[in-house]
Amino acid sequence: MASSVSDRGYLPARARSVKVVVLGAFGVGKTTYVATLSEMRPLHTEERLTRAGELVDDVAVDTKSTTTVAMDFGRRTLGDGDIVVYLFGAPGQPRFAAMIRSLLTGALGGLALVDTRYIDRSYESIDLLEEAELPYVVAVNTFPGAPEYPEDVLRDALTLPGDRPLVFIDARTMHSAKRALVALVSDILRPAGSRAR
Ligand SMILES: Nc1nc2c(ncn2[C@@H]2O[C@H](COP(=O)(O)OP(=O)(O)OP(=O)(O)O)[C@@H](O)[C@H]2O)c(=O)[nH]1
Ligand SMILES: [Mg+2]
Repeated sequence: MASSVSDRGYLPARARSVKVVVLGAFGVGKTTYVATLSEMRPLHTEERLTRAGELVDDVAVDTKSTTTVAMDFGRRTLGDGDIVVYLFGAPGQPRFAAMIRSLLTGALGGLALVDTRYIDRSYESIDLLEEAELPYVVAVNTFPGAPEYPEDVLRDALTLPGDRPLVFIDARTMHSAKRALVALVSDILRPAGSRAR
């Protein structure tokens, strides 16, 4: 955990910096999540989706016009300014796995977004977080018409370890998005002995 060296007055010098990666399958709401939470104008790297990509990508081009090709970046201060979370939104398409791994370098935790219409597409993100041995929280982003499952069914389907929090959010709503971030940061800051990883 690094101490912020900000001396420009807009972040308290005592603030602790926490790097968090938001990951999940294509179109699950990662860019939306970072944009909702960021208190600065977020950085996005959106490019237009084209039909050419349908040959290699398992994505529903009709539902979205752009996709993240590198990362999203935003910042959210928590508490009384004691904790500054740097949010890195990952790209969603499997061919960007190397980019996601590099975003995980130096991260203190991950937030895995899940869409219950495509649960099987979440495995890769959770595997990457397990591989990186990072604390993480799974956040089910609720879309209209998406199937609703009880928590234990979802945990089973995701083979989620019992110590990993599972929350339900709407990535477009500050209050809801923040709840997931607080759950993750609380877990990250928990004394090492009381956490399983
Ligand atoms: N109903 C609903 N729609 C959402 C929610 N979050 C995102 N969306 C919509 O879903 C679409 C996809 O959102 P993005 O934030 O671009 O998804 P992404 O995961 O960043 O997508 P990629 O970067 O392409 O993988 C957008 O049209 C959002 O408005 C949510 O919580 N509820
Ligand atoms: Mg995106």
